[in-house]
Amino acid sequence: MKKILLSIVATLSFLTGALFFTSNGYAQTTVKVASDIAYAPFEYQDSNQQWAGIDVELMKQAAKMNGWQLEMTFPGFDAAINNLQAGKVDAVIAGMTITDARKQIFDFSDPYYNSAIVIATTKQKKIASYDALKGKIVGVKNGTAGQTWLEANQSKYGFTIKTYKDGVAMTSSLKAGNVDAIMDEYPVLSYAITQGANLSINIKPIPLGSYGFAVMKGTHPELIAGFNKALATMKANGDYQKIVDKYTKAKSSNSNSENSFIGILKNNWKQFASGLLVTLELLLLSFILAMVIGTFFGLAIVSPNRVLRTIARIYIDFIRDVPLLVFTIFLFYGIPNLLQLITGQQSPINEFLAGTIALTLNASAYIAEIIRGGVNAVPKGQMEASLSLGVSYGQTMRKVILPQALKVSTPSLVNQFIISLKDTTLVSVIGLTELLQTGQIIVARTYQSFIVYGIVALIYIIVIQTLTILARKLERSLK
Ligand code: ASN
Repeated sequence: MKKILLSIVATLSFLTGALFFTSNGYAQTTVKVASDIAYAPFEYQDSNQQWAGIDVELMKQAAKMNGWQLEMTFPGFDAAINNLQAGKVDAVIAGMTITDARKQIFDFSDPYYNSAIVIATTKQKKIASYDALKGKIVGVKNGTAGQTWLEANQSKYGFTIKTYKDGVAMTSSLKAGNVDAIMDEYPVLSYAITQGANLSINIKPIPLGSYGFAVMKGTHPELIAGFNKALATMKANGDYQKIVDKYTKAKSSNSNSENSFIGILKNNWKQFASGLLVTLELLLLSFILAMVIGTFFGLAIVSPNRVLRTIARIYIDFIRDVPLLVFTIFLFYGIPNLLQLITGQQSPINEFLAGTIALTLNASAYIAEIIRGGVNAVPKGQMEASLSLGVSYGQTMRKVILPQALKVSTPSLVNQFIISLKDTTLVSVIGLTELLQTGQIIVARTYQSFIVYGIVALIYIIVIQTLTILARKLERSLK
């Protein structure tokens, strides 16, 4: 028991240490910038798995000119804004429209690209006026200027709004017929059309403003000044125009080789492999920690000590009451926000750490229940006999009961391991590039949702089937 307690304390202090390290552990000159995930021609992953686009190149050039060490992340527009507000990044560049409402919250650079929002449909379902949207469902990305416009004009035109977390989810939904139309920025939709997406624009765009590089209001004036200076230089020396032309005049980059199962697999196997690696790392680390914590609470709940039993019950019930997805989002966005309120300092927590903590705590509650069941399955007489021989409770538990309980619990533990593996997909919401998020990034470039998600599912099937076969073998050998 003492050892288990010690390892829990060690684990928790490691996690807390890591949390504080990630909050303060970067050098001054590093500039963290978040961006959208699927927003070509401004940001997207090209077929060499490199992040490319107008925003990416402008940002890289600006960083170079200012001597900043640039760290760019691409979690999606809504998540990028959340990350900025939670202090996880210093700035956002994501084709972000400068609006009056946003100016209350953010400081913007000089405008760098003129844009307008517009409605698109598939080629089969043309919509030629805003009045024709009556009774229709319009998809839009959460947190965007387009969403604000739709909400303000919903009652006027009589459509329903459906929101999505990124452009991939939105266009896939249009393709599948779940929405009749989508709203996004004109340059983005027209670029997608040149890349062969089944989209059609038959309506006049609405200008809302230009794009700007943004920081939280009152923070980082040096970044805004540095960006503005670099932008002015790039406009003067022609670099700006070169970057814009490179992306807006580009021919289809979606090579034919990426239209088939084999082609997608051949071009992206490295990316799938590294996504799978992150998934497995997350799974193994969180499951080992969950076994330690779960065993502790499982033993606590069968212990003769009432206080221990009550604490364990509260812990298990509390963890099981909160959905894992909510828990993950709460940890990643909620806790740093709370720390910021208390300490007045930005205290971001890294995605992998947040994902690991969420998965660990979640699995630990179920493991505790499994261990409890295992201990209860061992005949009571064994404990009584051992105690009457003068062996202590702790020793009996460790040497006699627990080994048998673990044996009885093995099938359920294996089952929990597989559930935990599948649960890792949930942490893709915070932008952790595990296997599912990897698939989403590839779909963002190729628009091949059927093939890419098919491959992702296939990888899970292979991994889980392998585990199941191994588990059956293990069970048989235990018998
Ligand atoms: N143009 C969007 C906005 O300003 C941002 C985006 O979708 N990346 O709200």
